[in-house]
Formats: sequence, structure tokens, C-alpha cells
Amino acid sequence: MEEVYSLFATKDQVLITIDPDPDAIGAALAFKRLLWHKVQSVTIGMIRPIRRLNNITMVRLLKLPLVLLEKKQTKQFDKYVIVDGQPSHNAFFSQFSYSVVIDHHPVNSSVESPFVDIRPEYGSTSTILTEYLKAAKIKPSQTLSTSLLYGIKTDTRNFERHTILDDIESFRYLFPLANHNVLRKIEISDLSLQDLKFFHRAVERKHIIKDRIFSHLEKVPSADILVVIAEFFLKIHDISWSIISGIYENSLIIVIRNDGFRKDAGKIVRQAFGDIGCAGGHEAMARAEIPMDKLKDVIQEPTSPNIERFIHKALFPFS
Ligand SMILES: [Mn+2]
Repeated sequence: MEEVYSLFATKDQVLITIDPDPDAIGAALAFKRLLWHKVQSVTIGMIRPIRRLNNITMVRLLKLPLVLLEKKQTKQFDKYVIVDGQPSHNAFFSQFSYSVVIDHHPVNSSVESPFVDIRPEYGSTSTILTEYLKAAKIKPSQTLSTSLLYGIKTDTRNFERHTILDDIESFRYLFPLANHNVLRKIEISDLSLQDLKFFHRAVERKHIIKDRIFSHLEKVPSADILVVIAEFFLKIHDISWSIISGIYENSLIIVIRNDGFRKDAGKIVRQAFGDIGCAGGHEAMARAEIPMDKLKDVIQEPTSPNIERFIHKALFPFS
């Protein structure tokens, strides 16, 4: 902390640049807190708008002070900081000369800065910044704790991937300080009002064969909505397979979820669609993408009922 503080002067106007995912946002807020009363101002600048609805919800509910940077940055700052990223990660970042770089991504090109702390073994940069706050003897506010906790949770996918003990220790420290009602609302906020009509369509057009539910949604605005609906239908207790399809950018997309017990969704989509499109996945989740002109080779008339029949027969030829 002494080394960090020695790089800043009280007259400094500081810019922290981030690619705004939850980990970067949490880490940037923590760094801003570290500099509180130490410098004249700290701006957290995003290099792109936030797209994920969960993250938009977080910024709105917690009233986070984030600023969208313009491609041609006119305002000059005295010092630049980057968290959860490195200058070489994109052209926007690389235009600045950074005093501080704190990150957990692997180092792929040398980083030149007076203060570099890159720990690729860490699950999140929010973990690293939680340790900085502890070192500075700063107890994070509820808003900051909630942001850091969400940063750790998203980057480690709730500790399902690259997690070390330090991530769990920071999580344990932040847990009683965070607002869990807000956190829950953030975590479930992945739908927009427009998505509801696809739920409506999916429910109307569903059909069930044994423990499998199928629904073909025709044209969809993104493949993500197919994933959300496939996961939603798997909530039905006696459904073991959820197979949701739609047409996106001139391809038929098929999203599959199952209960994960003695099933291999990845294998069956590769067998069913591997020769006409791109297909793959794991035991419990899989996906296939078939260009419409390839589809016309196997279905003469690609109407919705024909597409559904084709999907069912290709996936489950013996029933
Ligand atoms: Mn990260």
C-alpha cells in the first residue's frame, strides 16, 4: 500500500479504465476507495457500454459512479490505473500510460508500469483488491462489499472454476458486509421485457414426448434467449431433456439441457448434426448450429413443424 500511495499526489486527477464486467467494476470501486482523500478525483471510465442485464441492474441499484469513455478521449488526467486487464488487451487501454496495473489474467506481453501486480493464480481481481483494502485497514461499505462479492462470484462462477483459497477467504470476509437482497436481484435479472414474448411463444408451442420437452421459436433476436428458455423448462420436475430451437442470423440453433444423469448431450448432438453443422457440448449441455442452406439439403420445406420433426428424429432416432 505504501508503494501504491507513493505514486499519487493530492492534486492528482485519476482515471481507472475498465472493460466493465462485474470483477472489473468491483476492483475499480475498491481502488477508488483506496484513493479516497488521497487525490483530488477518481473517475472510473468504461471502454464500452455495459450489455449484460445483470450488470446494468447492479449499476442502477447500487448507483455506481461509472463513466463511459469516448473513443477520442479529450479530458486529460494526471494518473492512469487499470484493473482486471492489461494495457495490451485492447487498443483503447493501450493509449494510456499507467501508473498502476492490477490484474489476474495471464501475462502475454510485458507490462511497463511503475507498479504492476498480476496474479494469474487468482480467481478474480476483486479478491486481490479485497486484500488491498484489508492491508489499508479499510472496511468496505455495503455497496463496495456487494460489488466485490459479485465480482468474485461471477469470475469464479460461484467457485466452479479457477478458485484458490484466497478467493474463498475474501468471499468469507465480504459476505457479512454485503447486501444479499440486492445481490439476489442482480443475479436473477437476466431478462428484458421483450424476452417475455419468447417465453409466451415457447410455452404455447411446446410439446412433450416422454421426459423431453421441445419448442421451436422460429426467428429469435439472439441465441441467448434459447439458453434462458431451455434452462427455464428444465425446472419442470419430471422433464429430463429440454430442447429449444430458433433461427438466428440464417442458422438453425438448437440448445439442449438435460438433468445430467447418465446422459451425454454433447455426444448426441454431434451424432445428430455434426455432419451438417457445428455441434458440440458436455454431458448436460449442448448446442448445434446449422446454416439454413445446409438445412435445405435435409428438409425440403423448412416449416416449423418440419424443423421440429427433423430435430426430434435426428436426436432420438429410436423413439
Ligand atoms: Mn476478472
